[in-house]
Amino acid sequence: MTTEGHVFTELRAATLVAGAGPYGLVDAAAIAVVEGEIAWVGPESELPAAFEGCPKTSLGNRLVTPGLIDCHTHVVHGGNRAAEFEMRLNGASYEELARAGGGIVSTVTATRAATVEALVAQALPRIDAMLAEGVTTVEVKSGYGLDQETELNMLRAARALPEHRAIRVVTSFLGAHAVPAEYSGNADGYIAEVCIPTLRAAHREGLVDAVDGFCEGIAFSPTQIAQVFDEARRLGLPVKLHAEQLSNLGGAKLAASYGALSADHIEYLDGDGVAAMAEAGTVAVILPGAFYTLRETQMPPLDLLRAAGVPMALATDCNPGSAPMTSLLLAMNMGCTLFRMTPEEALCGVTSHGAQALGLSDRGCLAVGQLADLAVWDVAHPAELAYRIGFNPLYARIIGGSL
Ligand code: DI6
Ligand code: FE
Repeated sequence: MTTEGHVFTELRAATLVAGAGPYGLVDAAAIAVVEGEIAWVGPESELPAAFEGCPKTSLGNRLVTPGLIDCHTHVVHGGNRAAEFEMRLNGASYEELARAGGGIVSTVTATRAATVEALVAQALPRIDAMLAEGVTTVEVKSGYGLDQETELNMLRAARALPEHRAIRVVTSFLGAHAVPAEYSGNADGYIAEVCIPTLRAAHREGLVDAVDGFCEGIAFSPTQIAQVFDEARRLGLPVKLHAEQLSNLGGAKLAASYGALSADHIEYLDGDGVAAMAEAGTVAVILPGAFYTLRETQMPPLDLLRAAGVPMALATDCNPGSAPMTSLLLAMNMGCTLFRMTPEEALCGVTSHGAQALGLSDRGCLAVGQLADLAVWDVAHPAELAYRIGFNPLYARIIGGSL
C-alpha cells in the first residue's frame, strides 16, 4: 500500500524539535510530505513502507531547516530614506531633518501617496530578498498610514503579497506607531478618533491578525497603548508591543498583562519586565538591525531572558528608518556577534520561536503535522547559517511541500 505524497531524501534535518539534542539534528534523514504537511520525518533507513512507492527527490545530503519566519517587519511602506541617511552622514542633525519633513513623517507622506498596487510593487523586491534567503512566513505591520484609508491600504497590500509570491503573510495593525502631523500634540485625540475606529474597520475587513503599538516617549504612553489593547481584547485579537526600545516605560509588563504574543526590541527591559513576560508566556523579539542602525549601546538583557526561560525570536524589523534591512541571515549573525546569542538560539529565533511570537503552532519545526515549509541549505552544519556575513547558502525553498 502506498500513501499519496512525496518524499525528500538524502538530507540532514535540523528539526529543532525540543529534547532531540543540538538543533534536533537527524543525519541521513528523509521527510515525507502529504497534502502540504509533514507526514513523516526521521532516518531514511526507517522510512515507513507506506511511503516507499512515493515519488522521491534527493536533496544531495544538504541541510534542511524549517522555512524561516521573519516575525517583525514593516516591509510594506512607501519610499525610502536614503537621502536622509546621506544628509545625516554629511552632518545634518536629526532635528534639522525632522523640520525639513524627514524621519517617519516622510515615510507617512510617501505611503499616503501610494495606491495599494504601488505599495505591493514597492514591497515585492524586499520580499524577494527575503525569499532568496529561505523565508516562508513574514509578518507585516501597518503604521505608516496613520489615517484610516492608508492604514487599510497597507494591510490590503500585505494581504495581497501571496497573490504575487509563494509566501505566507501574517498582519499586525500598528495604528499606534506615531502621532501624525495633523494630530501633533494631541495623541489622545489620534487614538480615540483615528486609531481605534481604524482598528475596528480593519478587523471588519478581515485584515488584522494581531494588534501592535509603539510604547515610547516619542510615540504613545502606556495608558494610550492600554486603550488600543482594550479594543483588541473586545475584538478577540492578540496583542504585541514595540517596548523598551529607547527607554523603559514598562511597556513589556503592560503587554504581558494582556497576555501579549511578544514584546519587541526590549533593549531597556528590566528584571520586572522579564518576570512578567515569563509569567505570561510572552516571546522576546530581538531586533539587532535597529540596534545596529541606531548605534544603540544598551543591550537587551539576554541573560535575564534565558534565566527566566523566555523564548527569544529574532527578526529584521525591515523598515525604511531604523532597519533598512531585508536579510534574516544577517539578523542571525548580528544576534550572535552583537548580543552573544548562540547560533542555535539564532536559528530557533527565526523558526520555532518566530512562530511562537506569531501565535502559530503549525510551523517552525520539522515534525509530523507541521506545514511542509522548508529551507534547503548548501551547508554542512547549521552554525554556518549565522556564521557568514553577506553570504547566502540557500539551495532551495519548499513551501507547502512544493519546491
Ligand atoms: N521602532 C522603530 O525602530 C521603527 N518603528 C518603531 O516602532 C522606526 C520607524 C522609522 O523610523 O520609520
Ligand atoms: Fe518595528
